[in-house]
Amino acid sequence: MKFVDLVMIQVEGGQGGNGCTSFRREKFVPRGGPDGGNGGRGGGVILEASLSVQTLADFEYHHRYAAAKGENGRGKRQYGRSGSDLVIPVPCGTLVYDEKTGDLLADLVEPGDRFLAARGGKGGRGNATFANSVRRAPHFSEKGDPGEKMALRLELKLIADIGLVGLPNVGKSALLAAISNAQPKIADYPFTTLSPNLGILDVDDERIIIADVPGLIEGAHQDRGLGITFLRHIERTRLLVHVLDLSAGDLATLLSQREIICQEFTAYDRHLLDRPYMVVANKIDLEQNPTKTDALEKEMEKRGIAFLAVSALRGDNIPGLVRFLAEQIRHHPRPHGETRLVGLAAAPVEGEGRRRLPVEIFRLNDGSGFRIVHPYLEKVVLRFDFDQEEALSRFSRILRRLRIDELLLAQGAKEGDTVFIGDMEFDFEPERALEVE
Ligand SMILES: Nc1nc2c(ncn2[C@@H]2O[C@H](COP(=O)(O)OP(=O)(O)OP(=O)(O)O)[C@@H](O)[C@H]2O)c(=O)[nH]1
Ligand SMILES: [Mg+2]
Repeated sequence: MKFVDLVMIQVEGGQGGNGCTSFRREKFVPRGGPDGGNGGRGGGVILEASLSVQTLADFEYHHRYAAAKGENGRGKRQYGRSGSDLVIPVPCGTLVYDEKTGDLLADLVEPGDRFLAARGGKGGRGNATFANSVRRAPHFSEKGDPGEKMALRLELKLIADIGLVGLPNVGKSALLAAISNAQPKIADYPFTTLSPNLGILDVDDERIIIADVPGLIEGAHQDRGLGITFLRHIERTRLLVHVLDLSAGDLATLLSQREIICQEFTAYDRHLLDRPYMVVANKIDLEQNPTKTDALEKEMEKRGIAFLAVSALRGDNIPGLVRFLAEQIRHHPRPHGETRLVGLAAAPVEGEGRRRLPVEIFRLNDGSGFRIVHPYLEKVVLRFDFDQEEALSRFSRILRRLRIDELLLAQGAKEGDTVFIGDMEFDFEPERALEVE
């Protein structure tokens, strides 16, 4: 099994449907009231942990995901239907990061865990909504809000039950091949394994997933060797097997090799030291001197560490190791990640304007005009359909409420200057804005 474990994707919620401007038409009723319905909300993009996908490989070829638009409102107060959500299955164990800020947004562990990655835009209101006792025939309606856009980094934490760790060339991959269905590359040089291998071990009714990670060396946590990055793959294992190479040296050497790995764990994540743990001494077939193996076993016993000497190549003690692992797995449930968030921190979408954010006005350096920066205004400007006469006057009212004209004049703006709000461009017409009722 090969694992693609890091991908970038773009997600976009559906645009909200436009509100409708319409008036009732009935026989013998000369001037019907406004009856334009609201647009529907755009669909959201949802990531859902699922057992139907094992890797992030599909995302390598498909980066962009957009949910459906909301339907436009119609006459007779008919509301537009909401756009349907786009649910994207991801493997269990997927971490979702904001690509821009690097923040962890969600940790999808169990099947069915969901994360709303991009909200759909709100539907625009139809003209029926704007009618009141004073304004009986509003000739305007809003456009739908655009959907939220996010750039995400997905990272798959391999959820292996057992992790094989150790220095390079000790025979981790050979051991994985001996106890599981995996056929990893095995060779007589360090750093043969460049990315984690996974194997499946079926014992009775239990399916145990075993990960063989690239060899660690001293200073791995400072990115020496292949670096510590692969350790994230074993963070959630239920059991760690530390593999030692009996042919690597005397007892003291072997014990110091065990120390090195423990130190690297501590530096990476102290919690790894509390993980159920055993030591497997490999390459017993090369060992001429059984007293060394015995001494190592005693040493481990003294420290209360489970120990087994095996030969991955010849098969010595492999059945015993498999039995032991299967039994241990039954006793040790999977540790859960500490961070588990579902849903973005809800940004206040409604009523943002009520917080009276300060308006900022910038004179553009190239002399082409002015830019108004104000979150509410930038959002609300997208709702207006400026082909509608009344939309313009309504928008002018908002500008007036925020005293935009005065602020622009104070900055030296003159009639006819270009004013930018978000992506929209207007001519500055102070008189006219003030003229409107
Ligand atoms: N004699 C003997 N050789 C073994 C045994 N297990 C592994 N080897 C040999 O040791 C060498 C390294 O084996 P690998 O399984 O590639 O070692 P590794 O720990 O995965 O190494 P990296 O991926 O580089 O970290 C290979 O030449 C294997 O054939 C064993 O039980 N007996
Ligand atoms: Mg290997």
